[in-house]
Amino acid sequence: MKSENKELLRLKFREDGFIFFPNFIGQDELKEIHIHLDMLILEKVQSMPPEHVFYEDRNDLSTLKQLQILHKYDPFFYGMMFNSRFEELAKMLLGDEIIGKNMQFFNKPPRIGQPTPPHQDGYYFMLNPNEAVTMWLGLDNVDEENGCVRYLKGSHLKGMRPHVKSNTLGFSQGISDYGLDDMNNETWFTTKPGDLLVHHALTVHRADNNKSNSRTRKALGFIYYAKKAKEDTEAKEAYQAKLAEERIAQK
Ligand SMILES: O=C(O)CCC(=O)C(=O)O
Repeated sequence: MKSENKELLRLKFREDGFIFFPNFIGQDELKEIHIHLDMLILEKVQSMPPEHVFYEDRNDLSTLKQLQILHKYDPFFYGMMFNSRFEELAKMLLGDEIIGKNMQFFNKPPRIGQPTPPHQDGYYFMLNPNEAVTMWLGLDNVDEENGCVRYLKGSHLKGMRPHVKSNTLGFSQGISDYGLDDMNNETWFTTKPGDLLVHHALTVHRADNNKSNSRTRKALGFIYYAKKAKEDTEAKEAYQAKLAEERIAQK
């Protein structure tokens, strides 16, 4: 990509807080992703610790909702996350060296896939400055029926909104004052397999539940922090410990 084009994309991203790349990956790579995901689910999920596997209903393994740190479980996913086009893009949009933090699988099973509450990823990341990107790679056709991602344009420039406990596993905090005005100002994307969305750590976003009877809604997430962003490790560990305690209390 020419350097003037990169600069334009970066400016657009810095202005809106999100950016859309249709057809970021092709059919062959998509097929490989599905093969590796199926293998992971078949062979490793049962032995993963509870903080890496979430189900809509933990008594029903067919309701798998989220997987964490895919790159630590399969070298194929490591190769997608590091020294890859995704990493290059993160560097370009953040204008810094980056630290790859997490690669996730998101699933909203038909009928039971829950909404993703409105939130800012930076609330969970606890960074100073809050400079990071999340990439969302669609693996299915996703639209209003099965829960497309919705953003508030420019919200990353307005600071952190108040968050409260959300009762949604995997997205434990949601914005407490998200209202009609916000809903009326959302920008949403209908996406095809291989399309990529990227948002800033402070961009407000959410997604509806999967209302369809038969359509799956699968995606991969990549999280990269800017090198200059420093983690408040104490606060983060305390938060993780609290989540683990809550998980145990729910058993
Ligand atoms: O897939 C989703 O519904 C949520 C994705 C999301 O919130 C994120 O990647 O930060």
